[in-house]
Amino acid sequence: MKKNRSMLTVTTGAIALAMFASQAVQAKTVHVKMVAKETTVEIDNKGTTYPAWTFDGAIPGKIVRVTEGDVIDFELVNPKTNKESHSMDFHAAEVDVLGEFAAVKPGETKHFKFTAKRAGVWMYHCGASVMAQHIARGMYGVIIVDPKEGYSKKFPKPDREYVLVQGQYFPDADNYKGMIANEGYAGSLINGKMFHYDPVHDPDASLVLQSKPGERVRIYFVNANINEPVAFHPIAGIWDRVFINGNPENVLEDMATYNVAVSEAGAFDIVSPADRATNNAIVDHTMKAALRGAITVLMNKPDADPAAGKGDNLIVR
Ligand SMILES: [Cu+2]
Repeated sequence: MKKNRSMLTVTTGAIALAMFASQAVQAKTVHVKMVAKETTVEIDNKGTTYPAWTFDGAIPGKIVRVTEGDVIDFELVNPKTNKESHSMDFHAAEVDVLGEFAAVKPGETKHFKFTAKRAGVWMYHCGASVMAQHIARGMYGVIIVDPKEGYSKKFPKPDREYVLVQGQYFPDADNYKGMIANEGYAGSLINGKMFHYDPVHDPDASLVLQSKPGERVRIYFVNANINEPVAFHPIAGIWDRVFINGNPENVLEDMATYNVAVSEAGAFDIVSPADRATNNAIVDHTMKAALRGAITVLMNKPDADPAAGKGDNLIVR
């Protein structure tokens, strides 16, 4: 009897340990550190410079990619050499705007954790005052929360993945009142540069997105404009799937154009014809934005770079 009871205890303990171990494997903690950098960046292909405010010196900041259920252990460093306070607002987080998202003064560091409970594609940005100016000057990026169920018929595995983040360019960097009034809106930045991936309209452009004919290309798109929605359209193509907010449950099929609100993000799938080489121009079909720089060429060709749009190459720099 005594022996049986102790065996039962051992067995129950083993089951509890096994359950704990499987949870520990599934939900991981991801450490993410960013440094607010007030620095000069190039905002076009010919090297025009701009006094940006950034996460880690680049527009957009680095991609944060986790799986649904993961804990993000985040640290924001605001070096004492900066002039401004900065902050972090992850749209994937459900926390306290006056707590986790509060501004960090120069010379200080902020640390917080949150669980990415909902799958999707989400903007992140600085929310320090004046927020319009902090976003327009470049403090934004994307966090991708992959669904814990993985891929399915409804949410097929893509052959290539790219991130495109669109922002508004205001050359008068100190004029935040103008920015809020949409005055001086001179350019549309795609991943930090006007006509970044458009050698058709900009002879100085040298980069494009690439895939092989017939591949499924998934574009994670973020509208980081401060005032303007984006009419997101693949010229000479059709969105095979649009996953609103990047959630596999929010799926639309066979879409020409999807209107992306300010601060909205989503996943957009395009599958090119398999029997020939083609090109798409992925645009903000709002002409004032397209002609200010929001045009991206996707080349679908048999000799596409095998590394493009794979692994850590989601942002073409
Ligand atoms: Cu900031």
